[in-house]
Amino acid sequence: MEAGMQYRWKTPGWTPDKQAQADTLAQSLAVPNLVARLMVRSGICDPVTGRKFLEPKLTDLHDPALIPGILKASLRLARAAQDKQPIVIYGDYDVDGVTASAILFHMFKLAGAKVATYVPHRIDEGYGLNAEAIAAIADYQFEGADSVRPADGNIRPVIVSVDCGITATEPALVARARGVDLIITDHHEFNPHALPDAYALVHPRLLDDSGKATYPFEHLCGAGVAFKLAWQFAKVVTGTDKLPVTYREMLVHLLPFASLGTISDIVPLVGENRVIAHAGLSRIKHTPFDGLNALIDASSLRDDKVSAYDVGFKLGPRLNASGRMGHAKEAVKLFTTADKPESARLAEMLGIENNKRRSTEKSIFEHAREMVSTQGWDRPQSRCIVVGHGEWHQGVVGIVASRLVEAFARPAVVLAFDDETGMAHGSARSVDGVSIHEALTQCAPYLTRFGGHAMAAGMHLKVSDVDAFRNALIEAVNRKLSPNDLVPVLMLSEECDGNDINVQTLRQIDRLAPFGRDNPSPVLCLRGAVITAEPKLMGTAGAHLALTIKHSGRTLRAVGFRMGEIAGKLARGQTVDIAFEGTINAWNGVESAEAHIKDIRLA
Ligand SMILES: [Mn+2]
Repeated sequence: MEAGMQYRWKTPGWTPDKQAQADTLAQSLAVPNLVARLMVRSGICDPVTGRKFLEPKLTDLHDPALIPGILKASLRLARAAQDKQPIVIYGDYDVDGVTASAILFHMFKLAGAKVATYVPHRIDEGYGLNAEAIAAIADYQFEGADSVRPADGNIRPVIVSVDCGITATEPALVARARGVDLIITDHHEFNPHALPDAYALVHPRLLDDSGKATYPFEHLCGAGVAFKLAWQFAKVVTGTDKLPVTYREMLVHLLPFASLGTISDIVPLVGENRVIAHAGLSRIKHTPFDGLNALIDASSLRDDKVSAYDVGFKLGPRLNASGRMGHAKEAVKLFTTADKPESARLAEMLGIENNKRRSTEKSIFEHAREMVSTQGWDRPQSRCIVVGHGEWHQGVVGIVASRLVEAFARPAVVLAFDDETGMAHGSARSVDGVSIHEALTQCAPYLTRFGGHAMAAGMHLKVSDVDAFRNALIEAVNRKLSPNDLVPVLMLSEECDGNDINVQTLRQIDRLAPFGRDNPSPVLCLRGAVITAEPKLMGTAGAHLALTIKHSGRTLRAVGFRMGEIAGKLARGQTVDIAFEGTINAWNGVESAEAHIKDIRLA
């Protein structure tokens, strides 16, 4: 699709009472009216909430003891640490699982525990606790067991899961049968009537005996839950709520890991998650952990302020790359046991794996896009895409599905066929207005297994059923989307004026960061701006567009990345509407406000 001039613009509603709230906020918090309006649009309507939002503090974090199961889990883990009974952390292969593992590892180590980690293989074992792995860990038959295996083989390890396990009923039975105390910590959806029979379940949304939720915040990610457990464990193991300085410092050092997990897992960046993300990012460059420092260096972020964007596009993909292309234990090693030289080596390796991931993703995406066009699956009658191939790498199907959604503005399923077994494994991504999980439920007869939520899901099916599945899914999605919906939507945050776009105001907008789910980076809109100079091209082969525009008497530079091809449609003297993000450009020591164009149209 052509860059620029491509979206349907949507502005959320605005009412006089919202304007009154914005005026009050602007006055009491001393922020520009534009910033106050952005805050009201994000649901921050009163000065007290506004102050907390602009200045997130660690004292705003909730007491970890409020999470169901956390006391029982902490007592058991503290006893294991004191008795030198091995603790095995069972993680996951994505950023959330990797950082959650690191958080518990370092806190348990500080308490003198014998700790090992276990990460399932993304493709061979799949997500979550599996019974074979639990049995192998119980018998110390896994890589890394040597570091914790006791002389007395009759002592079983305690297993603590992170970021997974809340539906693992069968593995919990295996643990019981082997005499292993299994502690499950998780944040995923669960069936309250089919909870695993584990030693303890730690989950912020579990209900207490009277059927009430006890924890005031339901959106923690796996690393957030692990951070809370590390905190409660520290209280138990030291016997005091006011932690000794070494433990307090350790918790603060663990915040960057928690922020990486929180941002990468795309949980809402509000409430406690905002505090974690904000505190973690502001400390990430001062981390004492060699592995995290090596990753920052390998990502060329040493000289920058690390933002949520950097986590999403630089640090996170590197950590994920090992799980996608090889084995995530390398990423866990980087954040747990690696010394300085090994950290440098691992961080470099993750960069190489990430490049491999990128080129694999690119070639599969191009192949898939071509299949969609030649098969006519992009027609308005086919409002969902299902593509698959025997040579596609299973580790990247989810990312390719996301790119197809972007390219064709409809839900997409990408499948990797295993020609040996005749099975297809795939990933789905969706658009607003279609719960892909619900649509898959309607196609359940064709699926051997599926799970997920409204915007993303995974599934297994027979390759021989793929065509029937495609037809059924298209039928299900066609009922939800109309042909008019097949245009990507750009959500505008706020209309503004040429005078709003200055360095001071943009700095104030930056106080709303870190941006992410439920707190998106503001997309501003200028209507009726005049192009005051001939449009210019920049970059290799003129890939990018540079405009000089004027609005309300103010002249502004506007840049459109990968929008070079629309330069021919624009000319000096034209009036345009632009949707953009404001950025501060520093050049030769001079700072200026600049608009990064998201979309443009002739007024
Ligand atoms: Mn997670």
